[in-house]
Amino acid sequence: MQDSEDRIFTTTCSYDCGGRCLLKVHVRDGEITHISTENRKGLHIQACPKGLAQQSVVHHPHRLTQPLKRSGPRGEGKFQPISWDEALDTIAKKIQHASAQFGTESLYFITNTGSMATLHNTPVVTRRFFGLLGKCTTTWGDPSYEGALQSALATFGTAATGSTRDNLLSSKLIILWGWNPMVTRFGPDTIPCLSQAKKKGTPIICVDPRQNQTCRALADEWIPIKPGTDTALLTAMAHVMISEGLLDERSIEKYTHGFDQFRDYVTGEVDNVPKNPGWAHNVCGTPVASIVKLAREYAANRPAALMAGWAPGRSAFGEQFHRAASTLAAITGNMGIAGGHSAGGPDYVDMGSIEETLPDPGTPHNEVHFTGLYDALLDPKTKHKLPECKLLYIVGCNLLNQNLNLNKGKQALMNADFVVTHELFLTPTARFADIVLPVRHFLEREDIGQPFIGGPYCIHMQKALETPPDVKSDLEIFSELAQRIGIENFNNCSDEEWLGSFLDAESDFPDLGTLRTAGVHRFEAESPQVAFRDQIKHPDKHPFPTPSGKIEIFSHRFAEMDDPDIPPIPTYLAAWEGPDDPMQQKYPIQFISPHSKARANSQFDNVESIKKLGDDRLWINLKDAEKRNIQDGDAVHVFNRRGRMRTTAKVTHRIMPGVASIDQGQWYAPDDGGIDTGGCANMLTNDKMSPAGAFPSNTCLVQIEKCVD
Ligand SMILES: Nc1nc2c(c(=O)[nH]1)N[C@H]1C(S)=C(S)[C@@H](COP(=O)(O)OP(=O)(O)OC[C@H]3O[C@@H](n4cnc5c(=O)[nH]c(N)nc54)[C@H](O)[C@@H]3O)O[C@H]1N2
Ligand SMILES: Nc1nc2c(c(=O)[nH]1)N[C@H]1C(S)=C(S)[C@@H](COP(=O)(O)OP(=O)(O)OC[C@H]3O[C@@H](n4cnc5c(=O)[nH]c(N)nc54)[C@H](O)[C@@H]3O)O[C@H]1N2
Ligand SMILES: [Mo]
Repeated sequence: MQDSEDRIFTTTCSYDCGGRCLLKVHVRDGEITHISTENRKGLHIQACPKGLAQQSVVHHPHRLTQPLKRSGPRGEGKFQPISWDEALDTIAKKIQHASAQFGTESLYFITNTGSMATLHNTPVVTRRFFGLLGKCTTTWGDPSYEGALQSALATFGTAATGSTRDNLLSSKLIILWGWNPMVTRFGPDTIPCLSQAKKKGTPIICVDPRQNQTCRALADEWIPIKPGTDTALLTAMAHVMISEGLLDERSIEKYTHGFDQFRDYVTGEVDNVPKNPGWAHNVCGTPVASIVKLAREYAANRPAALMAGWAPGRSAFGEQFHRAASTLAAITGNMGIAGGHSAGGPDYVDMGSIEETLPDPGTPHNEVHFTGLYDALLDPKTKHKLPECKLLYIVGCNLLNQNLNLNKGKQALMNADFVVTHELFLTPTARFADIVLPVRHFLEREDIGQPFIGGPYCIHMQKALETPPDVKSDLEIFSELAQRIGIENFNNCSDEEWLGSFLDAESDFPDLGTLRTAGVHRFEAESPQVAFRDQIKHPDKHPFPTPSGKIEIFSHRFAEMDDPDIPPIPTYLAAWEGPDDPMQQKYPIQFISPHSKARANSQFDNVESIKKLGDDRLWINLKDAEKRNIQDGDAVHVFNRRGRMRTTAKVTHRIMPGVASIDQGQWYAPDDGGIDTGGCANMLTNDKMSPAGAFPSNTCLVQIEKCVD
């Protein structure tokens, strides 16, 4: 039957993007005609161009529609279609054989946030399956914000450090510290709130090695800083405040623990090195006058929101950055009040999230840090005391492209016994698989979408399209594997039954029928929701969930680790491959890789209509370009001892001298000599874990040359 007019379905993307916006999908005769969004007053959940272009993803000619089996050398990308029975029988046999012969610990599963919906959630579904098999081997360490998370747990005892965005409307000053929400989506209400604050006259300052898009559009001032030196700048701000008597003594006394040790570090009492603005200038490259002014302004304008992004913490010793930023917020009295901000943490907003989802069997697995995975695959016994990997199972992750040190990753994948992945596309990672199973796109399944750091709404994800005949969801794939292996209780419910039960278990949510009719559910909540309001208002009744019950400037959690690289007070530690590394002589440029406007991590890099919305060139400062005779638009090589890429230069004043950047997530595309021509940042990055677990993708030294060929 033909549709005479469009049918409109409500949904939201389930990617690892901070958006979670409203999509209205117009479908006629089984094909999307277009996608629209809402434009209403109040809380905006307005979609970005990536969401509005999802028809080019779901209907993409390269979309995988059949199970594939490798038919050439690994990595070459040659595959032949096989039946689901053959694919699933082969995998089930591998699992059974490896478990019987080498133990379930020889099964390595890697899962990341390809899908973050409530039911069809790649980590949740995958963990459930492998948890039911037994003790396996997997990774720990969130590549997004592990530094922020470890800092928040140490400082506040919780990851719920976030406030709703309307909090910014009460701020007298907003500092965007390594945060670019006009590009990297963090909730659809973020930019409307920042713009409104700006209209009201609230000053906005950006601290970033780049004059990023948000800085350009909204900021009054750009304070440049060398990557990975943020802790030094924050410490020097504390120095100014201490010497000029600008601190909030009452807050320090009432709410914090261990300020004295921090002060002794800052003033140089401990090591004879006063961490004054002159010292910080030498480390950070930031002018002394800017440091002093920033310190005075932050101390004088209460409430001020120091928005400490995750990117400065995605670095060597990144956890120290978040610790220092939160300390500064605490000692200036900016904690727990409207318009202030906790300045450091994953920024989960403690409201309205569905907690009860697909049950996790809770089986303890062997865990290797995400950055240590390739070493574990190459040499499991020496470095990690792990059994050899007999099956590498990857779900919702473009591992090779997105984990650090791609060339080592290639070797690791080449060595793997057998590799399986579930994918929408033949990604650089899928090319290294032995079997690739095609999965459904979010428009082909029913679910519930929730903002990725929490927030006052959720969206019903209607199934807008029929699934291609030979495509299954991750949940269906694992259900069928479970049956073959003889696991009976993996999945005894339909999607509808699961979703209904998740909602029924939560008192503040409507039931599935009501949510289906409403499409969007918005919570009635106190506005703004401010992290730690109770702890600040009634400290006796609401202690912080830390050992001391206070904000721990001196962290007992870190102290117990007894590791000089994880000091108990926030401390600037000079990074490997930072501005002081002797390696600078050979590789003098600090290389960072921000997220792209035109992708969700690596997704849509293969979708031309979306890719062209981004800027995938290498940003290099005019001075560095001149020294190398590089002009805007020239082909350049970027390299270090780990790898080499060929890309195009954008010569600009908008990045500091000594720093270069390229947007992460571009797909690895090697030429015959192994040089990447795709612009994949992880060709160059170092797979070394930051001591407390931060994923140091922004810590990397490179050299840049003009291409002569
Ligand atoms: N150099 C550098 N590297 C980085 C970063 C950086 O800033 N710089 N950022 C890091 C960060 S913050 C992150 S979060 C990681 C992200 O790393 P990844 O999680 O690997 O990122 P994605 O590119 O989103 O890959 C998700 C994959 O899942 C697939 N997918 C989508 N939906 C589904 C589904 O329903 N089921 C299945 N099975 N697959 C699905 C997509 O096609 C895609 O290939 O990258 C990290 N890597
Ligand atoms: N459009 C879009 N939105 C996204 C994503 C996406 O891929 N695309 N990814 C989502 C995910 S998975 C995540 S984790 C978040 C990531 O969100 P963020 O981590 O906030 O994003 P980035 O773009 O990596 O970095 C933000 C800014 O930090 C700066 N920066 C980098 N290193 C340093 C440093 O050492 N010091 C300082 N001061 N600044 C630095 C960069 O120049 C950039 O302007 O975004 C989410 N939202
Ligand atoms: Mo992320």
